[in-house]
Formats: sequence, structure tokens, C-alpha cells
Amino acid sequence: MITGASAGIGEPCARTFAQDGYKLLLVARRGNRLDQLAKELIAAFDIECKIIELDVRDKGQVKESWNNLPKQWQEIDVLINNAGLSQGLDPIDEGDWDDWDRMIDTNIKGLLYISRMVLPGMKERKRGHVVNIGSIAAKEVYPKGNVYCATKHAVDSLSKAMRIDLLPFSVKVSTIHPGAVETEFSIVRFKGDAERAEQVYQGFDPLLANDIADAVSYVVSRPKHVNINELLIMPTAQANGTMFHRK
Ligand code: NDP
Ligand code: 8X3
Repeated sequence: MITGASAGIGEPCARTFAQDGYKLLLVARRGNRLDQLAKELIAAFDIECKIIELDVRDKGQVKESWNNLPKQWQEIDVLINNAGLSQGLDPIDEGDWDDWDRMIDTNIKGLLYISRMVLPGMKERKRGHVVNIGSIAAKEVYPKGNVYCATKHAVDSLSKAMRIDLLPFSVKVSTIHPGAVETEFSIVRFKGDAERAEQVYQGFDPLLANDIADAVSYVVSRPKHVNINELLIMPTAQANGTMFHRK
């Protein structure tokens, strides 16, 4: 099950897992994109693939979509909590209240709602793997990153909490923290301002969504007795949350 499979990091995750023969449950709000992706993956890899057009912020919708799934589709082996976003880049005293809500509701509450549906089955079956997509923003705080960084720090904390609570049930929990990845992330952050978004990745080679899909695949394919707790993956040209080597 991959949330945020309609774009960015989630899409190549779906491709990679399809290639490995996984049965896929793809989640996002843009159902048309999911539909297209699912058709392509079914044709290319002869896999089973179902889509759920869903806003992870909507508790009722999450419960209803989950409860409407046939039982065999509720037996999730691997959950990739990837859906997330940043909105705006403002000093904290000037932050937009709605931006704050969107980030907190998606990155923290959305991840919790989806996990709350999936984890009881993993616990009962005594197996499963949750991969949460954090960020360099989960490890550091950078100027004007305030609330986004706080939500990603929460993802980091929740990953640690899941690892503790699920320990007796052999459920693995991994967190992958990427630095700058060129996806729709900055276009979304700057609300469609493509020029401003492009500047974020100018003068250096950012990570590609596929680099992160590759890491997810690595983490999930370790032997049963091995869990990769976390990976912090940066572009070679990025030292930390703020320092880039731009040509
Ligand atoms: P994109 O904007 O390219 O993709 C984000 C995905 O999340 C889309 O599929 C989007 O689907 C989905 N999504 C967003 N909000 C919701 C929602 N309310 N309900 C369901 N799905 C939602 O960004 P990325 O691929 O870059 O981001 C993926 C994850 O990686 C995020 O958690 C982000 O914070 C994290 N990350 C990104 C980095 C980067 O530099 N790009 C670096 C570090 C971490 P739809 O709009 O169709 O709902
Ligand atoms: C996305 C990367 O540097 O904008 O999490 O926080 S950054």
C-alpha cells in the first residue's frame, strides 16, 4: 500500500514494487492519475493493482474506504506512508493558518489515520513493514521551515513510537529521510509558482524520485531478521538542510 502514489516519490515506488511482482494498493486524491498508473502497471507487469481515491486528511473517508475493501486487500505486507506536502515558506510569525492546517493534517494526522487502519492486521498476522517517508526536515530545522519541519519531526517520533509498540509483533518500521528530491514538492509548496519551484533545484543535481524508490526497495527486501531503522539520503551537492554546492 503506497500513499501519495499519484506523483513524485510514490509513483516510482509503485513501479519498483510492481516490477518485483507485488500486489499494489495505490492511494492519493488524484484518482485519474492513479487509474492511469494502475492500468500501465497491470499491463506491464501482470500484477493486481487497486486504487483508492482518497484524501488522507479525511478521517471518515479513510475509515470508509478501508472498510469497503475486500478482506484480502486489507492484508497489507508493506505500507509506505509517503503522502505529504509543504505549504509556504514563511517566518513563523507570518505563517498562514490554513497552510499550517494542511501540513499538520496531511503529514501527521493523515499518516496516523492510514496507519491506524493497517497496523491492527499486521499486529494480528505478526508480520508487516511500515516505511515512513520523513525528510532532512525531520532531523534539522531550517529558516522558515518551522511547521513543515515540526510535522516531519513528528513523523520521526511516530516512527520510533511505532517501532516500540509493534516490537512484540515482529512488525518492521523504517524511516527514509531524503534531502532535496526534484518532484512536484516545490510546486506544491509554492502553490503552482513553477519558476520559484525550479530555483530550488538550480545549479546542482538533486535526488530523483527514483533514488528514493530504490532505497525503499532496499529497505523492504532485507532478510526477516534485519530492520533498517532509518536512512538519511542526500544529494551529493547538499550537506545539510541549508547548504548546497551550486555551480
Ligand atoms: P509530490 O508533491 O510530488 O507528491 C506528493 C504525493 O502526496 C502526491 O501523490 C499527492 O497526491 C500525495 N498527497 C498529498 N496530499 C495528500 C492527501 N491529502 N491525501 C492523499 N494524498 C496526498 O511530492 P514528493 O513526492 O516529493 O513527496 C512525497 C513525500 O516525500 C512527502 O511526504 C514529502 O514531505 C517527502 N519529502 C520530499 C522531499 C522532496 O524534496 N521532494 C524531501 C524529503 C521528503 P494527490 O495530490 O493526488 O493527492
Ligand atoms: C523536503 C526537503 O529541504 O524542503 O522535505 O525540507 S526540504
